[in-house]
Amino acid sequence: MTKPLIPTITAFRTSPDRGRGLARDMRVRWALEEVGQPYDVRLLSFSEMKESAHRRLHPFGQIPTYEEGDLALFESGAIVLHIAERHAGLLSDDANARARAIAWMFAALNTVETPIVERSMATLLERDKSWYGDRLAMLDQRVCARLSELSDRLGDNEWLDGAFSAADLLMVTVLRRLDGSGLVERYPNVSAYVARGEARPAYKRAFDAQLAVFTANASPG
Ligand code: GTB
Repeated sequence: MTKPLIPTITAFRTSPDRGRGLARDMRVRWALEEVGQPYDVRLLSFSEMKESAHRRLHPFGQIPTYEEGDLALFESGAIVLHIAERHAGLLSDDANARARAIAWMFAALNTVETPIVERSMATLLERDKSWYGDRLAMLDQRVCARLSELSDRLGDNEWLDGAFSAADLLMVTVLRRLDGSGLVERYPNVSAYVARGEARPAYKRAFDAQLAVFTANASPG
């Protein structure tokens, strides 16, 4: 009998988000938890991420990566899609519903995450600039344009397109990067949608696992 392969993912040893579940290993952990696939985690420091051993897995020297037997993947969206394609539970068996969910996965990463990441980079790196206030207002406007459009489409629906899917998993993790900005709260149905994602048992297991890593490795104080 062949032994089932336990995938190994990589994650920050000490995540800059201090265990808030905002780094991109969170979405991979959540996908693995949703499908009931056990996994191992290899923790990396920032310098280890830039070493050639890791760059062989990830050309840009980042986390997360995913290794399963002789398959090595990088890019969180590709990893989540791989997990969803190999296991039941994250993509419909209906070909059209599956294709629509994949379109939403791309929308989460290309259309919604892009302005959100630009905003969070500005809050991290540009706070001390004289023009920061004006730039933040412009970035907030761009993010809110997407949130408003998402809110219109979501309406009273529980999930983006029928049953919970890998698309919701990615969209919720993308929206969570706005945590603390107060922007998602302007759209009560989007806020409730994020809360529904966070309430899933698999989400909670993934969140607790990444928090435990931070707690174990953070230096006191
Ligand atoms: N497109 C890639 C993917 O989706 O996998 C992006 C991967 C990526 O940006 N990885 C980040 C990384 O490795 C960690 S998640 N950064 C180190 C480097 O580039 O040297 C991004 C992230 C970092 C920190 C927070 N935070 O503190 O809240 C949130 C998200």
